[in-house]
Amino acid sequence: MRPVLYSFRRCPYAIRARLALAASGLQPETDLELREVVLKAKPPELLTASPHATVPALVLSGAGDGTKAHPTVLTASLAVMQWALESRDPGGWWQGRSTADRTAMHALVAQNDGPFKHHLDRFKYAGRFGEQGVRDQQLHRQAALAILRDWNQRLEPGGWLLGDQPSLADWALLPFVRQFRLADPLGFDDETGLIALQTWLQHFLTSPELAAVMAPPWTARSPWPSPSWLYHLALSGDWQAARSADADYCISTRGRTLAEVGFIHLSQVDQVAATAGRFYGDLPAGTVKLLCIDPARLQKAGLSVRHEPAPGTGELFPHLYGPLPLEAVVHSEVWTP
Ligand SMILES: N[C@@H](CCC(=O)N[C@@H](CS)C(=O)NCC(=O)O)C(=O)O
Repeated sequence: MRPVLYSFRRCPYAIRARLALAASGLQPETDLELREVVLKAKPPELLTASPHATVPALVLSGAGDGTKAHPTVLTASLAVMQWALESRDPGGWWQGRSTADRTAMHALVAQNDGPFKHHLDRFKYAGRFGEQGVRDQQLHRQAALAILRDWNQRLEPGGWLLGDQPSLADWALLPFVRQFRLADPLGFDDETGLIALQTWLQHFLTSPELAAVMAPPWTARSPWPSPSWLYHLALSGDWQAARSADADYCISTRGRTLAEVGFIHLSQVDQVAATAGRFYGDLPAGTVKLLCIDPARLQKAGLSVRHEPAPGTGELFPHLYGPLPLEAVVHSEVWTP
């Protein structure tokens, strides 16, 4: 079984994990399975595999499919980085480093993940912390800048945090400094006294390493379609109408209502593409939505799903007997064949 990486494109913890996995020579598809997730709709497999349900999570056995009771799972990005670099580290980010260097790397990551992240969140997402949060936004920016000045001093002699070669610490911190800059790029670039740090970040932003892990196959355009969910293809207009009315969705299939048919047509994950081709293939791009449905929420709402043969082929399809509640749809996205 290949290891399974649960990841989210923009998450700085997931970026640092992908950087180390890629640096160690691993490739999605051949060496590991990448499962892009939406944090608002985490797949049940991630919830089962990881007690924290955060990304990144690297499932090393049991494949996160619920077939093994206790899969080995790395739930912290630093652990993923070390796991990757322990096996292969051509760039010397971790292997061959002295104990003192490793202690310094851990201290820097702790400073980043602790105080720097604390101030970064309160600067970048001040609105999430209420009225006081908005008032304190600049205080948090200044507190984060004080840490950045400390790192700037470390960078001055050799260009990297631990001398003249990049180490795990550089790659672990850079995605977070990138986020800090993204919150106010002009303010960051105008900041005086941070030349070494600005150069260090600029090098990262234009690096092939970052470009590689921000694009396929290290990220996916759509989230991983969990086999634990059920799926329904909807005309965008029909889905939008139900949402605007805040009402249950009552369309059975293209051009036919639940009242006419008696149930809503659903698909298992491996049936979606063929269903889309058969019934929606003639429609222009962007007009069909894929609804991802959590069967547990249907059950909670007292709704029953029966697996019944389709006329002609006999292939079993899930049929929902009743209207589809909006809250059972954990994620929706434009269907792209
Ligand atoms: N300590 C963890 C933190 C990972 C983390 O917090 N990731 C965020 C996304 S950037 C997450 O998954 N949050 C869970 C959620 O939003 O529900 C690590 O180093 O990997």
